Amino acid sequence: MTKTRAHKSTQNAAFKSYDARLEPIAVKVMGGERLDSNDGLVLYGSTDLLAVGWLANYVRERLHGDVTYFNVNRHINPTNVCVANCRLCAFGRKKGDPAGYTMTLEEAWESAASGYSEAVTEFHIVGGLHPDLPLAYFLDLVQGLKQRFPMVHIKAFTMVEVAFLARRSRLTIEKTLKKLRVAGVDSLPGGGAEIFAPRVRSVICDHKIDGQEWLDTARLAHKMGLKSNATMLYGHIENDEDRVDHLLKLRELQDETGGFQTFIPLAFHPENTALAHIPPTTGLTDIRQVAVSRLLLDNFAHIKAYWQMLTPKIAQIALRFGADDLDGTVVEEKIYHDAGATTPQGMTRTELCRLITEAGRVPVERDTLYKAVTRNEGSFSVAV
Ligand code: V47
Repeated sequence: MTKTRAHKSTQNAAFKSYDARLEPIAVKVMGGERLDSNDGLVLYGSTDLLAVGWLANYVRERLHGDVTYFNVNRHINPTNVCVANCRLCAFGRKKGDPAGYTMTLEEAWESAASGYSEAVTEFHIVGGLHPDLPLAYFLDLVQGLKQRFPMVHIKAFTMVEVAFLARRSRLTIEKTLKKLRVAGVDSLPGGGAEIFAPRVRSVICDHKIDGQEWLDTARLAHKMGLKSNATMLYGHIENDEDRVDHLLKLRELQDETGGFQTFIPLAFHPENTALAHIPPTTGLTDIRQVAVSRLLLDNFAHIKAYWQMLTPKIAQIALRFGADDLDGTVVEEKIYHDAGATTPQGMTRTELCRLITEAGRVPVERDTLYKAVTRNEGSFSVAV
């Protein structure tokens, strides 16, 4: 790429940076050209974070203008009992630990209805890898929720949970996914991806399925018509190469299936984990991660700044650095709060709208599949 061409292509859009290495990347971004792994490393390494953010915002506005999505959801974590013992996790408990819990089905159904006065459009269900709970428990849980709340989308069970349930039930992953779908699972959350690089995975979550299995499970889900999200856990022992590798593997699978809806970068919270000596991420690292994700994942429609994990203040700033979604009302959050998060447990629609509006954006309530939701006196309808 010649310097002249770079100058020509970016001058109208007012891109400026003191980091000359960003100039050819800006040309690609504005020309709608795909970035490569070297570009990813430059974006992670550049000290001109405002220029990186400017580019991410350019893409975000090209895709969504000012629209910023949120949803009215409720998290349900049916159990924290887990065989995996991941070093990254403060939530899981060994069987027999007095701090372990497992909800009865009635308790799980009750918790679905509690704590929030507006009708939720999504249940987000994830939990530990329980050594004894049979697949039937999870099928009944989902079926019971669908009977009680037929209008609510069920986004349940990470690729890691699906693979674990399959192994425990001696079923293929495909059969397990089919059973879950018949019971009422509508889509899958993005958790458990962590970082695909085996060197890192073997330290932070050595008992989980490996990165390839996570991707294979997602591929199967997508091919069956189940959408999913994708995540990346950053801010522990990974390096920039690992992050770029993770993002490009997700991009490759998305090229193949188109089944990912949104990407959620998750900042590692070290408190109460076996990696508590690692300092938490800083605001600038969080913001940069959002921006680089937006720029590398050119085939993902949405980048979520999950306010529970980033804090509402950083999530709000992220809306100008590539993110177009804040996630939802959540109501009750355990995974980050067990790891020292100081954010509130939940937020109201009004609070989410205020964060978005004050960032100069336009709030749009969405359902899980990004259809606009209209509310009228306690009930809601979804655009077709
Ligand atoms: O997979 C666990 C992460 C994930 C810690 O799909 C930790 O819409 C930081 O995936 N510090 C679960 N992170 C949460 C998740 C998620 C959240 C919100 C929305 C969606 C979605 C998905 O939380 C785990 C793991 O990567 N995690 N422990 C910790 N100490």
